[in-house]
Amino acid sequence: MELPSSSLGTSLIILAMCSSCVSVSLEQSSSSYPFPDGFLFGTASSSYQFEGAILADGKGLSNWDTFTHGAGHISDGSNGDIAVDHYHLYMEDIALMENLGVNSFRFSISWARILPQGRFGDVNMAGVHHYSKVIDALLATGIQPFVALTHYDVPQELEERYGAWLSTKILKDFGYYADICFKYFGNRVKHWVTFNEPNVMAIRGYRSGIYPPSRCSGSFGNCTKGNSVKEPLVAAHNMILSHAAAVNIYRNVYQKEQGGSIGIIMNSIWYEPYSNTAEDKLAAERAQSFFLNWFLDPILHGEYPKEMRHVLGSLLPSFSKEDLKKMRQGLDFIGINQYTSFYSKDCIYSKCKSGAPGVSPAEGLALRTPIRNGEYIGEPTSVDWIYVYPQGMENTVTFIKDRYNNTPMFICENGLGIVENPSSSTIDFRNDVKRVEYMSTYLESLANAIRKGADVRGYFSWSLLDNFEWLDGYTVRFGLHHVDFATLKRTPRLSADWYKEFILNHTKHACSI
Ligand code: GBH
Repeated sequence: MELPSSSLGTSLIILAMCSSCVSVSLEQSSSSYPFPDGFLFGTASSSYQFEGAILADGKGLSNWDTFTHGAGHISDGSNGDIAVDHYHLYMEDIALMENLGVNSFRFSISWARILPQGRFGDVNMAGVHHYSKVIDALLATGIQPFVALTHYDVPQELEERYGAWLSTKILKDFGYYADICFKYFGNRVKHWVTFNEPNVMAIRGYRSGIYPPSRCSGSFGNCTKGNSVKEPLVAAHNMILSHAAAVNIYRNVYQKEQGGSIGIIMNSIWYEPYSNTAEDKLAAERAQSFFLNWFLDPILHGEYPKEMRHVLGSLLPSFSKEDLKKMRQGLDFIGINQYTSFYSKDCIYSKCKSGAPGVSPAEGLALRTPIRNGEYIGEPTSVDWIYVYPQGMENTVTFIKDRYNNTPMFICENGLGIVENPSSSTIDFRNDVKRVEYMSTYLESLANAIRKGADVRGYFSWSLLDNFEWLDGYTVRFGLHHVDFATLKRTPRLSADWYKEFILNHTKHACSI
């Protein structure tokens, strides 16, 4: 099998040099090895998508357990009850990682496994013990745990008691939960993440209502309850304050002794202006403010982005003096999930079709479209929201670098989904050439951002394994390893071999003896 050629694809030759211990001159290494010392190369996962073991060892139900068991939400009628059974098979999965040569693993803790009833019940020590074992096994293999406290899932109990993110009561629960995690795991976990993609949680849970708790209104979606204009803003506000609560606990009680860092992970979309007009350029900035800066500006600059303040006015919740004081602790790093890009077209000065993505004031009055004059921004893929636009990686990283003073960044997810083809043979499912091309071009683009000075400290491929892909159930596969969902057998794909080689060739100390 021919690997795609790119400047990063010359890996085989360099690999040969390394294995015979030919030293590489410093000059050469600094241009061809842009990834700094200690760079984390890893794969990513999340509790609901990977673990299964829905009721094992005292776990409580999460909002996603409840949601997937409601009829009609998931395209193939499936759920994460078993998922890829990572809860039981984690040793096997760590062996796969060891073989890949990654030095980090991104996973999330299931809140309902640690606190089945939030702060209204006991700590489930069996759940604590489980994650403790996973962390120890990773470290014993030389793999750093990179741990998120939430990846969309919250205990269902909190949803039922007070509406989870819609209530300020969640701040206390989130802080309580974070404290427990720092206390039990913080001696070994050096990278903490408060939230994975709170922007997606707020939009999909409360505007379109396609994720739990299925809340939306009017033409935004098809829900029985909710308010698509106000609730995403309220939920996001409480997530920002919850982030601050956890960061404060970490800073005040644990960080000095444990010596780790804490950040947040945002989903990112790169928005290119639809045209060169000033209006469309402003539209692209507005789209970014309503998606990314929505969270990062308050956390790092203490206020919502000006575009949101202008368009939303008094709809936007405000931060009290007390809140701002707590928020001053900011974060240590920004996590970025980068997959796709869109065009953004102005809807303030020109008329846009109502109901199209992005056009309502609540979304920023900027039409989001992948097509311009009949041409896609990047190659369409079998996944309807992923267009292959590698330049979006460099642009996103550079944008965040400039706006947030080059805060350390990690690419926490990047990868390509491939829609299940039931007729594909064993050979086919291993041959994910498209994924290799996707990864190599996006990594090349990331390398460019680093060469130009961006402080990026890690890259995590989504994902180690095929897994439960939310609304798409098991029909969209993102794994470097194929999973047979009937037998749970894992098989490395071409992309696993390619990533392994890439890591070897781009890790400086691989050659230093
Ligand atoms: C990530 O989500 C998730 O963190 C991960 O769990 C998931 O498996 C992975 O990517 C692959 O999908 O409709 O306004 O939210 C990314 C999911 C879906 C987020 C498309 C952005 C479009 C914008 N993305 N979505 S919006």
